[in-house]
Amino acid sequence: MKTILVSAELKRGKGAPSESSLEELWRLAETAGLEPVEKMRVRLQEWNPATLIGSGKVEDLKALVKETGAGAVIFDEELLPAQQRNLERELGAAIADRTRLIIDIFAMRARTREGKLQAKLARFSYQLSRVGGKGAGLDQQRGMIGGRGSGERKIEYDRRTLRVKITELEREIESIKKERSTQRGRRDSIPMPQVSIVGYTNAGKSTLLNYLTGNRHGIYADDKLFATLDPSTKRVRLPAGGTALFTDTVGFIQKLPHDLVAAFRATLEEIRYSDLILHVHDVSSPETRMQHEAVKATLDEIGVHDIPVINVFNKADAVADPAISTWAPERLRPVFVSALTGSGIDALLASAERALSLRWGEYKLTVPPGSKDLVKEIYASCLVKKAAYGPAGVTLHFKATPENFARMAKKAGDQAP
Ligand SMILES: Nc1nc2c(ncn2[C@@H]2O[C@H](COP(=O)(O)OP(=O)(O)OP(=O)(O)O)[C@@H](O)[C@H]2O)c(=O)[nH]1
Ligand SMILES: [Mg+2]
Repeated sequence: MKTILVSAELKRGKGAPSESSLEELWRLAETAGLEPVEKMRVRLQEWNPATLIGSGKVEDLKALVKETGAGAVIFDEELLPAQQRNLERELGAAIADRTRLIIDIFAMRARTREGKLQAKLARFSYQLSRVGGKGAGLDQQRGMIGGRGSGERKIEYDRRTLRVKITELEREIESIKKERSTQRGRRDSIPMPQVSIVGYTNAGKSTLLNYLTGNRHGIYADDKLFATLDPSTKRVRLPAGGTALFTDTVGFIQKLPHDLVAAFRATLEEIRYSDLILHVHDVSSPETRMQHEAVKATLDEIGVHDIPVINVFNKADAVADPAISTWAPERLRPVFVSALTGSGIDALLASAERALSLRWGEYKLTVPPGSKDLVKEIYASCLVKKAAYGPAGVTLHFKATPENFARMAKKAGDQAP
């Protein structure tokens, strides 16, 4: 469907970011399967309560809709329900806002049961917030201007129906979450370090994890926004021989709808359990800084604190001199890589290993002869530095988390003659 994109801002506003935000809206529309044909930037003296933009601009937009044969108009700003209905009537086209578009994309792209439920939950919460949830003023508008339904009673009915659906979804998601934490419990009993890959959408998170696992096509990576919605976890070998579990997950975006963050909380909260975060940036974007801030803000919102972060500056192959030509302040200690060519990946893994090993202590353990499996396990989940063979078995010097060492020591004790 041909679509026109509109961004509106107040004249006294800062003005600068809306162009890039509009570009992004263009890509979002494409991702949603729409066909953006025109974009329009409107600068206003003040917001119009009935149609967001003034009546003159509405006329311009109407002409543009006619000229292009567009069937939809999408606004970068949030529209009140009444504004949406009024615009729909005046323009004779479907009207949506950025939030609605992102929520629809999530619904389209979710693959797992949990992802689908979360996308549905986001949609219902969004709807609920628009069924006159914001006080009587809107309810009245709905009755008067919208002309649909007979006011209060229908609104109350809609609200109740949505609340029931929302509660059901929340319950279902909660039970999946419980299942997962049992799984995590099991995983923790082989305490491999957990690394979360986070970053702005399209930064190259999935490509990076594919490179790290040596499987170029393992996870779907594409030049689309929100290519990945459902998290996937892979084992990655660290240079010294241990392994860590790396998780790739949904990308963030500026103005990420609050309903979505809330709905995806169960997934996003996993990040809080990681030992290390790789924050992936796209250095080929002119908006690296804005993207960095947006990711930080979202991490804050989901309560991620005190986890060490490595700032990975990806797509270094796509710019002439990444260290100079991109926004990468020294205080972030940027690690430049290319997930396409593999340059810088060794240094990245080395610094990941270093960061992880800070939590690890140095240990020594003698494994009795004949406990091959235990030796294998130590090699897989710890960083073995030295192995000496003797009559009592093999004595390993290694780094491990205190919990892991305790577990290995107990096993070695159990297996001693
Ligand atoms: N030139 C270049 N392109 C890259 C690099 N890494 C990723 N890309 C491209 O960037 C696009 C996005 O990559 P993805 O791995 O899907 O990005 P993502 O961060 O997982 O994105 P979402 O899942 O949408 O949040 C793809 O077209 C990749 O081929 C890189 O190092 N250099
Ligand atoms: Mg991805």
